[in-house]
Amino acid sequence: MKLVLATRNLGKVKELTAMLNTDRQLESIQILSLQDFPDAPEVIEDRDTYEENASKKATVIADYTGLRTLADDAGLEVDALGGAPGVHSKRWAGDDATDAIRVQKLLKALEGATNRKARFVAAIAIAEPTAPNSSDFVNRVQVVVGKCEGHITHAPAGNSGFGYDPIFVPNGYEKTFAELGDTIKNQISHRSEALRLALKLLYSEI
Ligand code: ITT
Repeated sequence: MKLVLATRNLGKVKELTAMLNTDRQLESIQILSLQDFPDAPEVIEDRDTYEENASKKATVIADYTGLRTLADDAGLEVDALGGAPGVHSKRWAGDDATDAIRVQKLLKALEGATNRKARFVAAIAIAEPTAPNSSDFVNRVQVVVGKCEGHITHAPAGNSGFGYDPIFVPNGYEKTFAELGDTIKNQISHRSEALRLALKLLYSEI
């Protein structure tokens, strides 16, 4: 069976591939990504929830490739900012912002804040391509959500991971995701929780 990862974020491709490859039941699954489909359409993340954005990415790419597709939509929710940047985490600091710019903007917004509680949220959707002549949209995509609670540091630390990882310390640890490294992040992250739930769905259908 083939499974397409519908993301252009190379950090996510790395994490999802590593987690899928440690799952022995998946030996028979060939993992593809959008690098294998360079002309795949750009999917605009214009929905109000992670679940809807993940479902949109998965269904558009499943129809384009004709293959079962997994998409992930994630964000960081900061309590002192009323849950921002949240579902808008990607464009919160502007369309062309880099990870470093996003991190600096968040630290600035939290200057002086004593409540630094935050959580990562990830929705993972798995979609089947539409059968010819079918109008069945609802039943061909399934979506699950994972969360990871923690807090925001006062300065970036660490080089691993991507995005907001250098300023996020998960509960139970004293280092950022970027310091803890991929192996630990992939055991406890929002994405790993969502992926475990998504794989249960996948296995129940294989
Ligand atoms: P897609 O191609 O999969 O859409 P993306 O980079 O647009 O990739 P998202 O919209 O899901 O990804 O995520 C928005 C931003 O949230 C992303 O650019 C990161 O800055 C941040 N983010 C998401 N997951 C993260 C993680 O595990 N660690 C750190 N930051 C993360």
